[in-house]
Amino acid sequence: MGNCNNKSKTSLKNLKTKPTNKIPYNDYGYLFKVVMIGDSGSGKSSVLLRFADNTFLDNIMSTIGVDFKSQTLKIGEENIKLQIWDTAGQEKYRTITSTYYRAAQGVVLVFDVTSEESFQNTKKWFSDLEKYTEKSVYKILVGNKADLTDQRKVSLSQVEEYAQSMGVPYIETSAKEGTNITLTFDQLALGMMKNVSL
Ligand SMILES: Nc1nc2c(ncn2[C@@H]2O[C@H](COP(=O)(O)OP(=O)(O)OP(=O)(O)O)[C@@H](O)[C@H]2O)c(=O)[nH]1
Ligand SMILES: [Mg+2]
Repeated sequence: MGNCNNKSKTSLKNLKTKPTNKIPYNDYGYLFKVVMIGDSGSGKSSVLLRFADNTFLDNIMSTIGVDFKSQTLKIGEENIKLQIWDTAGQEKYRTITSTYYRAAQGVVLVFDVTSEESFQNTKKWFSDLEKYTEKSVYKILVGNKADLTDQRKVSLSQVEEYAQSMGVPYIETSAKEGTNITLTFDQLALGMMKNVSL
């Protein structure tokens, strides 16, 4: 792979990770392209805003086309730069957004745990991924809005079973409360590192 060092496979598992903004622009060992996909309103932009800027907006605007943010993580001694494409979930942008899938090494597929429909639609998003991404792409399924416990429509056991059948890890997040956001991107970074060191 052109954008990574040749690292040993052994030491990735036990490494601790922490987000940092203090790394000079090109001082990183790995550079990964990530795409955020999922239904409109599931909270893709909110998850990314929490991760990159540690903020949350109740009145965040629905994404038009595609937005971009980059963020750097430290995993052990290694600096990992993520270039993250935040796509619009609305159907009318699907043709544009699908063109961003091909270059991706990682995908965060977000649904809203208070919307049965957004969960059902993950099947459609997975089949898009089959069509448009490389086989080696690392995928994570994210159930967002876990803070809205009284409005929840999708049970944890239901999604866990489904995620297992799809062969992807599942993480529940709250962009609002900041729950499991760092964990999601750490896991993604580790998964992508393992993929390139295979
Ligand atoms: N309670 C709660 N609300 C959230 C959470 N994440 C996002 N929201 C709200 O859900 C709405 C949609 O969030 P967005 O981040 O715009 O969703 P999106 O997936 O980027 O939507 P598109 O850009 O249209 O595809 C906004 O009103 C957010 O404030 C969360 O974790 N908890
Ligand atoms: Mg958005």
